[in-house]
Amino acid sequence: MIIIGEKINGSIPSTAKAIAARDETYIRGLARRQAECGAEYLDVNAGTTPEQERDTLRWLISLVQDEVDTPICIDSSNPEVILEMIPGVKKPGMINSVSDEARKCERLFPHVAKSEWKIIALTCDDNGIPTDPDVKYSVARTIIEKAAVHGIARDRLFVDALVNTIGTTPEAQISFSAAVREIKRTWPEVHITSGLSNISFGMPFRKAINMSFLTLAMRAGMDSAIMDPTDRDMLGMLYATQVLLAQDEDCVDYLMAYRDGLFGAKKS
Ligand code: THG
Repeated sequence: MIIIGEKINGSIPSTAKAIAARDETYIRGLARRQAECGAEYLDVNAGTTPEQERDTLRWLISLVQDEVDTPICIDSSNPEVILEMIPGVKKPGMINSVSDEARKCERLFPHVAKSEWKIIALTCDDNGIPTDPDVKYSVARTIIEKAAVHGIARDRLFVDALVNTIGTTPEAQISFSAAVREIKRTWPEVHITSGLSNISFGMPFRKAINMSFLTLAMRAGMDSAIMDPTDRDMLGMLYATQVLLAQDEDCVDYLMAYRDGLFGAKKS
């Protein structure tokens, strides 16, 4: 599993407070802890007003790459902001995200085609977020084909099949997994990612639902997640699921993560 650490996000109240106070120590701590817990990319989302987004992102990115070598996942719905951030990032990371709306692919793909940047592709278009797996699949196809036109290798794409909320879409997990299976069957090289918490919006004890979602989505072929890698219960579940899906030869990753204290009882 390719873990994208979610915690440097201005829509999280504690992170927003640190951003407002320009608290370097706090942000550096989030970067370091997530990297130590195995995040392969660190999502950076300003979560502020559009006017402040550029300044905030620049500040966050410079801090994160000064603290750790983990590549950055630039999280903005505005392709212009993403393009402005790229020159200030030391090494290629991820763009989060494109979709088939508002000519985002057309704007971003020419600039990253000849680079090593990975691209998160949301399965939505100008008609909104689909719940039907066939529609998720066909939006994924459109974006994958647009990427191919620019010579972007399929393994640079991370399709986010946009999980719906069980509160409003009872079959949210079923639809998500159906779309993931079909996408993986058609384009095995394409990665699949997703946030883990959208599924449980409005429910009590969200973590139980989020963990169960992670397990079922991994079974369907999801091989990446935007998540909190410092969440020990979630991480234990992730490593256990890899073992049970025979994705962890000789349980090496599970045993090493346990030995490193990433999950299980805290050693004093
Ligand atoms: N897809 C893509 N990008 C995304 C999302 C997605 N970016 C933003 C978001 N969704 C993923 N990031 C977060 C960040 C924080 C939280 C949820 C999603 C969050 N955090 C709480 C906190 O840290 O206090 C709770 C954490 C917890 O209990 O585990 O809610 O879907 N492409």
